[in-house]
Amino acid sequence: MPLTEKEIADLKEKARQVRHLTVKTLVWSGGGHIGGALSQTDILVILYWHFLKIDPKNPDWEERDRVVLSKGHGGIGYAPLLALRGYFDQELLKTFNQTNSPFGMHLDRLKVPGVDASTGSLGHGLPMSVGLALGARLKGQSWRTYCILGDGECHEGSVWEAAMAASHYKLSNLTAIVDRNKLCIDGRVEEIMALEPFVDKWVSFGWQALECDGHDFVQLAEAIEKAHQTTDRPTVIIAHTVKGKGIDYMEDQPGWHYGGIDSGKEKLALESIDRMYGITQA
Ligand SMILES: Cc1ncc(C[n+]2csc(CCOP(=O)(O)OP(=O)(O)O)c2C)c(N)n1
Repeated sequence: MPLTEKEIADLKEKARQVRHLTVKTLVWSGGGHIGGALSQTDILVILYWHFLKIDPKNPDWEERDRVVLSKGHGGIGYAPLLALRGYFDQELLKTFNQTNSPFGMHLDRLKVPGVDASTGSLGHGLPMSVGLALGARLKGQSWRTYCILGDGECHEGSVWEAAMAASHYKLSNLTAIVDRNKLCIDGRVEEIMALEPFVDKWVSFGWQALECDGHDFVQLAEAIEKAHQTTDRPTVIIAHTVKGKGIDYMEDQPGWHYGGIDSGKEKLALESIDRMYGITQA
């Protein structure tokens, strides 16, 4: 079913709130992987506020859909989203990445409610997701697994071993979404090691491969629904995004993979995000 105008407006407002709280968490933590945290936002928002079968008050519910943030450095954007979705009090984020905090820079599933897999070492999330999806099938359960990968992360060989296994087992209950922001830690993905032709690679590994604008909720919803309708193979959605999306001085800048901001830059960041959503300061 296509998204209604009201649903689109509500999702945009959630994404604005997630981006704001991500910026605040960055200030509280003193630094973090802000660029990739902002490129992944809309992908996670549509999952958490439109598609996922979850119960934030019962995070260990057996039948819940699973999410594996394989690009685990995106935790500084994922934790604020989980707080806003009702998994825990957002006040806790003030301790992000500090001593004795439940939140390390990479989220720990044993410490943060709502996190299904501890990630951070790139290349492990898709293998874990294959295990989860296979486990659901073996138990005869209907929940789905969603795995969010970075495009730079797709340089890891283990991603492709897992891709091969997923198609071998015809894991149609597994959807991978690649945050294709075209940047990795220190430069442009295509210059460091080219992924293109990226769609063809996934198809040759036996996946259904779709492409969309990863900041457009209508396109994301269409792709995820197509994944749900496919019953004989896993689906990958290559979601084209912009690293640092929403903050004008960070967008598509390799230098903002990781960084910190002071209160002056925080104000500029929050204003820039609001401008993107058509809100201008008085
Ligand atoms: C196995 C491993 N090697 C290196 C790193 C260090 N590292 C953290 S983020 C990153 C770049 C990842 O790029 P990409 O997947 O494109 O992430 P995004 O641009 O979305 O932040 C690297 C190399 C890591 N976390 N794990």
